[in-house]
Amino acid sequence: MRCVYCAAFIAGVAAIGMLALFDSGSGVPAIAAPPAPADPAAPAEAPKPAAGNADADAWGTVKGQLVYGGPKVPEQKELKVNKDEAHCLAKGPILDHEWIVNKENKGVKNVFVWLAADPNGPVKTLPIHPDLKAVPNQPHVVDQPQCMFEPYASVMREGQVLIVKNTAPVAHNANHIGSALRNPAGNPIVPAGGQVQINLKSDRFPVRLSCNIHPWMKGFVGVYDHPYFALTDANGNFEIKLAPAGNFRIYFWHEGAGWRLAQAGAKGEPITIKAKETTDLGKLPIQEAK
Ligand SMILES: [Cu+2]
Repeated sequence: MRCVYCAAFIAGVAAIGMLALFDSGSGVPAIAAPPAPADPAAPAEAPKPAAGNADADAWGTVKGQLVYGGPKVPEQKELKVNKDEAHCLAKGPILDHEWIVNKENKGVKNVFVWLAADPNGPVKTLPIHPDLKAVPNQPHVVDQPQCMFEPYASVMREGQVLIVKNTAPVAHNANHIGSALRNPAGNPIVPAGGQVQINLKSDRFPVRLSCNIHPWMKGFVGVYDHPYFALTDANGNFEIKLAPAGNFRIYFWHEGAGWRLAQAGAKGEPITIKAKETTDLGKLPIQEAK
């Protein structure tokens, strides 16, 4: 039997093969593309595409500032410390880290930010820039120096090892729990001066850390199976570089707020990332979950 579909299929494969030689954005053969003109407005530290990256037009930067949107900026209160006080309080009271809001600019620290593919869009997985494909070799380290996890909140890539160490003279736990299927609970003891190694998988919510010996201790580790994540700094700012241009989703999650925009933010907020530019989302209000 004559196979008309086979002929069409072979022609299609050949066409796709030809397309692969071209830059997807411009249709210009990648090997013949002239170098992009320098953008005088671009900051000096803007990442340069890797040499030989045929798809240099397809990446951009995303930035923004999470600002407190409630009526009254919360203050960090002192936590009740009733164990190992001589060590735990030696450098002063321990403060609640749930809401750390900059009084000057209302910037909210420790908002987890990450990109994801749009489930309704044509691209089902996030394209990853060649320079960011490799998982960093170094472990991700969280310490417990003064009866708090330090850093309190942090982010890492799946494939990195989490080391929870204890540079204090008292014992702690590294109690950790994520979703049941991805990061089931574990609770190793971390003796004074010791450390434990924990393998975490990417998870929808940050993995929670706690210490059963000191019940006020808690912390968060966000784990991602791609490189496009960030944590807001003391001014509420975040920046994600070399992100794929196009229509994607951006998630904002905070311990005290849950999703920014509540349920409307639970599936991510739509974002169009511009190629070779910085997509600045500006000020993004966030406040306590209602
Ligand atoms: Cu402890």
